[in-house]
Amino acid sequence: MKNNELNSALANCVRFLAIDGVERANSGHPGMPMGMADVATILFREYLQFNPKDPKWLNRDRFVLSAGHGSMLIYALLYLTGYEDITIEDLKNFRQIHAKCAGHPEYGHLAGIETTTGPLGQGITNAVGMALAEKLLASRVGENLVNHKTYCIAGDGCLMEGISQEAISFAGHLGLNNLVLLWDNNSISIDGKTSVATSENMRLRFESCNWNVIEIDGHNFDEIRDALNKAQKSDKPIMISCKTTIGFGSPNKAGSEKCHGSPLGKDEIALVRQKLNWPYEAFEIPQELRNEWLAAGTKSNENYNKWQQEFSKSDSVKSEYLKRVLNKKLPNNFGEKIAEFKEKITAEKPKQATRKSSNVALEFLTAELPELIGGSADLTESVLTKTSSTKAVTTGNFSGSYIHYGVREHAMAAIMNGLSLHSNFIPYGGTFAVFSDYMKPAMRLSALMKQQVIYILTHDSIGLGEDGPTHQPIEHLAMLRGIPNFNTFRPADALETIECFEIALETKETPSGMFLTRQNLPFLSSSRKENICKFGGYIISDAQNPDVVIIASGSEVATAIETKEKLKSHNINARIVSMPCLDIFAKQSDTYKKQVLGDAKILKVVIEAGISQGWHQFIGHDGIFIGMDDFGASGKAEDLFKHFGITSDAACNKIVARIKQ
Ligand SMILES: Cc1ncc(C[n+]2csc(CCOP(=O)(O)OP(=O)(O)O)c2C)c(N)n1
Repeated sequence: MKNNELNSALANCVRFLAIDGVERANSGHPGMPMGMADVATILFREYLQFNPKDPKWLNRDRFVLSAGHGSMLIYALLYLTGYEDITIEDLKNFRQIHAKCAGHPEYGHLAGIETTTGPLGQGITNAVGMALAEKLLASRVGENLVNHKTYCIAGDGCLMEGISQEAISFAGHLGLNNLVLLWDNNSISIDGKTSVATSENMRLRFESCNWNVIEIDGHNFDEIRDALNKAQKSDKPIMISCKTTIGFGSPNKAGSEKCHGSPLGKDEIALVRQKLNWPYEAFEIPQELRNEWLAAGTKSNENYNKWQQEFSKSDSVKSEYLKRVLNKKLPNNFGEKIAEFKEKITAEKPKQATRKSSNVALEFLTAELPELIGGSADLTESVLTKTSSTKAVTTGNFSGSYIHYGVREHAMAAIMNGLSLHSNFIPYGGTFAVFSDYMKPAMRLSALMKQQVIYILTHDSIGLGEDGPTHQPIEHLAMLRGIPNFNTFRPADALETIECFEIALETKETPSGMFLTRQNLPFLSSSRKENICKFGGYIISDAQNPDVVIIASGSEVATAIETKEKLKSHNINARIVSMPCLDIFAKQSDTYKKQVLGDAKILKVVIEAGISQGWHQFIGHDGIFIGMDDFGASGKAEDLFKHFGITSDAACNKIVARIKQ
């Protein structure tokens, strides 16, 4: 077979596995894999560096299918190139419950999947994070060990999503020339031609963001190869616009939305088989073609072996760093160091905003843990994420560890996922808590993909004051507590803050959100060796035979303690529970919960400057919730707490009224 003929046949292997997989599942998206099979074939056969026998090889090229609905493309490629984790049976089980081949590729279920990219626009932004991670890691351990590319296939949908603009702009600004974006430019999405909704000039869009752009026919192997060759030496991130036909090969459905998201149907499939000269049964790949594909899976072996030799020669500091971080371990002496730090905080008893406590904690942590990569979305001075040991990353210099993400929260969160996925950097990024709304889709994916990303969310309540209700988070604690596998922390003072960071650093498969105050807070913690926040909630101030248990988080713990004092003059004994992490407390044993909250008969009260959602599981229907049920207002913090009745006087009055009624 001539080379191009062979490439066509190999691309048809991908096409028909996609067609057959979707048909058998009776659900899925055949059009995109059929359209991009030619590009993917050249990429995987001739360029992409990977080793199916060692899918986690550090220096593999990363491949992100941002158009994740076309998942059969990646499943077919992983199968064909010899990943042992996937069999033909897995392809036949596409979209069935517990199948490795999920509807959209899910991270952590199948070797070779680099990220979960169901929500359009996330994948391309994760890819930017991975390309950035590659640069950061290369500058730390050397380009002899880390020198690969990140390839990403994105569709029209990804490029219509706003997050993609943030990602493109950021990647162009930093000059990430290791990033190759393959745009599946088929001009079709679900509603039909993309011209119903978009008409921008993509070349100008990307060029204005400092990218190189090449436009090719995505079905012409020579053009694809030529473009990928140029991409190897690009001085900027590069976008290859691949003009393709969605559903390529389907006589009646190619070029139309009819093949975007539904099976082609038996009759049409028979016609595609005829048209593409594919006489084989469903899921049948002729051995000769399979062998070619398996050979593509071994083409990086020489580079892989060289890399292993290089790694074995690398200096011990670098290889120790890699071994430790790739195994998600903290340094051996970290326990002692943090214990010393906590002792110091306990002795100093600082009265400060928890955003400041977070800054002090980060000052210590960033000096100890080079895997921490900080940053903020243009709020560094407010969220206090910069520390003296974190130099800014700049265009062309990636030795620093602080990222100026610009005013791009959505991308910041998804880039942090990419940083984490690439090689276990632990990213932390800050913005105002209220703008967690802008990051929510990526925060949810951090949790779904089990990535250790730390979100620094300051200005956590009406306590931020004059900026007013647009800036005052009300429902955000509840929103983030609602995400499975996401720990939302709201520490009450400096010691709780470092304890919450310690948990975030030890919890390797769970992202964390740190809700932190703008306003100063008293120091409330007692001296302790044990990290008490790891229970999620604990008795911070007890009483004998309590009449009421008052639970609070963050700034309201001090209010609860004041309330306790005021209740004494009414002969009411109050126990105070600090609850820095409701998610973790909810997972404690019933015995522990009862020990902390007391039995069902005792009145329970929550004080938290947010909505009540989520608290009734602990306070029952008879409990009292003192918080917010409407948006905040603009004014001085003190006036706002009074106005909304979140004060010790208001709490005391309510409790007295209930107990004495
Ligand atoms: C954030 C988000 N919004 C909507 C969807 C639903 N959706 C899946 S594919 C798609 C159209 C994508 O069009 P395109 O990228 O051109 O893919 P193609 O039609 O070429 O397969 C939409 C709207 C989604 N997955 N993510």
